Amino acid sequence: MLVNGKWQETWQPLQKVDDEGRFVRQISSFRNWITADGSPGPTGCGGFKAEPSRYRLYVAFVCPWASRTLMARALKGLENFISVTVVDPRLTDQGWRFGIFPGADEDPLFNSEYVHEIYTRADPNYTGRATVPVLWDEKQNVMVSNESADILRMFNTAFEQIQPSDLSLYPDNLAAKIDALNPRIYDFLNNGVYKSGFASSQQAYNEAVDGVFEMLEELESELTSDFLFGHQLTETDIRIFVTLIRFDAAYYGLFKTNRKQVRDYPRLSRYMERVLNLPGVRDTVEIDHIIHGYYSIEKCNPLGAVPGVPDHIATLLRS
Ligand SMILES: N[C@@H](CCC(=O)N[C@@H](CS)C(=O)NCC(=O)O)C(=O)O
Repeated sequence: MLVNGKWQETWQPLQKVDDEGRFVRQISSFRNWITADGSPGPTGCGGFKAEPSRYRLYVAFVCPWASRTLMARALKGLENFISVTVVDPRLTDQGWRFGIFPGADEDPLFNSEYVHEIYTRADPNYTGRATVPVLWDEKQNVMVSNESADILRMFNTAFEQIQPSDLSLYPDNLAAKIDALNPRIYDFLNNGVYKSGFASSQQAYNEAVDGVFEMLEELESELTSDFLFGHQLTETDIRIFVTLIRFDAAYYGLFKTNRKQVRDYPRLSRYMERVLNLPGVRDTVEIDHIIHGYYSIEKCNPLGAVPGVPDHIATLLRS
């Protein structure tokens, strides 16, 4: 991580744990919003008007938080408005790196070697982890946001006038339900699998795995329609999908969430396939990046061998 703009040699890939050995994810610190007219959003400052060819997402395909912004970009038809740069899926001892792995890009703006250089460009005294996704404003050369939850919301509305869409990922009539469920999906599922994989005590591991499967069982019983809240896809479905699609190929083995696989849940399996088949979504799933990225976490896989793609996931992605 960076402290006052300097990369720390003692960087810990496993990130922070609390006194009981529970993994704690860092809070994001760039919280500006792109809006239709450039007025300020709910946090941060204004000046980020929705315009073509102005913004860029830095993402890792391995990262579910980055992938959810890619899904929103695809589902809202923003491919021509938001450029994308993909980093190498394998975290190095200097964090995310550009280039090298097949399908990873060089940094087209600054020719940086590492993502932390983008952070110090945005704030020379930045203290914190250099996480993806990063939403960058190429016009002002500043970071708009490094919070994927905000990026989903701004992609949902900010470009509506220049790129109208029939889909609302956060419709008014479902907003309260979405807001109520999001923290539980995050805590038990999205971050729950990481808490399982990064637990440094038996108790922390047991708690995390219980949470993961409680949530999966609950979703399995509630998924009686096409999507969680009915026939319309919302941001909650995006949040669920990014974890489901990584589950059997990565979390089940590496993070020890091994009571069941997604394929053992009939409704969740069909649901995952349904979301995968929505226009543009398949392009946001790069299974080699996912598997190589997760299995490059040295503390979880010290001998370094990387497994292949499970047959049923390979078949699903080919179909
Ligand atoms: N709050 C962030 C979290 C993103 C996040 O934790 N990204 C991870 C990858 S999945 C990361 O970049 N980790 C690198 C690090 O912590 O050094 C968001 O949702 O956008």
